[in-house]
Amino acid sequence: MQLIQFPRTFAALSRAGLALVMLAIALLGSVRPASAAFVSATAVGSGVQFHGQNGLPLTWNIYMSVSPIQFSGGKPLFPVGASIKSAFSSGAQTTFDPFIGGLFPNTTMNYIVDAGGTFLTGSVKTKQRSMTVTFNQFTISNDSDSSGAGELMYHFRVAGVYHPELDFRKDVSSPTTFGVSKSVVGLLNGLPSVPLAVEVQDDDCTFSTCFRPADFTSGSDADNDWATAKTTISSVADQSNFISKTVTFSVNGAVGFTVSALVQVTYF
Ligand SMILES: [Ca+2]
Ligand SMILES: [Ca+2]
Ligand SMILES: [Ca+2]
Repeated sequence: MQLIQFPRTFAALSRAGLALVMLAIALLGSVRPASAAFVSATAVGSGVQFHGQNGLPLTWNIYMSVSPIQFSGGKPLFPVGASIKSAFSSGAQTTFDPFIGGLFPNTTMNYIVDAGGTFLTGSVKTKQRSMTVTFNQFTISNDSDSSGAGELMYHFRVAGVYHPELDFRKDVSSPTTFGVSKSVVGLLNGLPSVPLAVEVQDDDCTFSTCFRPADFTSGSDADNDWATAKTTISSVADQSNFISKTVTFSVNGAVGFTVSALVQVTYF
């Protein structure tokens, strides 16, 4: 009888042991999400799309920098003085999906995610950027000549570079709106925000033609009136890989005008 009973007791003990192990696994399972926050970082457009997820609500703080990550007492941080972009959740939440845009293209960014006190680190390289800028419309509001049309010359600077091949002459009496098509094609990478400048100058020489060299300033003298309109193409909101937008900017100086440009951007 004992020979039969013993295996029965052993089987009961085994079942009890198995139940304990399963309970332990179940407990582990319920605890695990709190300490296993998941974070992904994907380059898109002008920045990085983060996706944070956790079984229980957490507060999320995300920091990005080109600076290297340092460690202080096991805690990751960026060096003092580092240029840091950041995103913070407004409270405790199970997911956090910020887009941090307006970053330098083609640049490796390091990130630190503080997920409720658990730190995750990594790096992601931003997309390359190709940009085409097409100046497409002028409105001359002040041709600077009280009688007749201004003798107007137009100059263009994109990303800090003067493009003399786009210069053109068109004499108009204000107010006049006209279309043009002057493009700078396939600008690769560069600054997150791209500056534009357009100068329009009027020739006031009586017996000759005398335009100034383009210098993208504004002013007036005996021979010329001139003015420069400036703007900056921001990439902060470029959250997809194909962007098309129009920028319009003005100046009201010795010459007054408004110019528009179509900006087409591909991130790849
Ligand atoms: Ca004039
Ligand atoms: Ca006039
Ligand atoms: Ca003139």
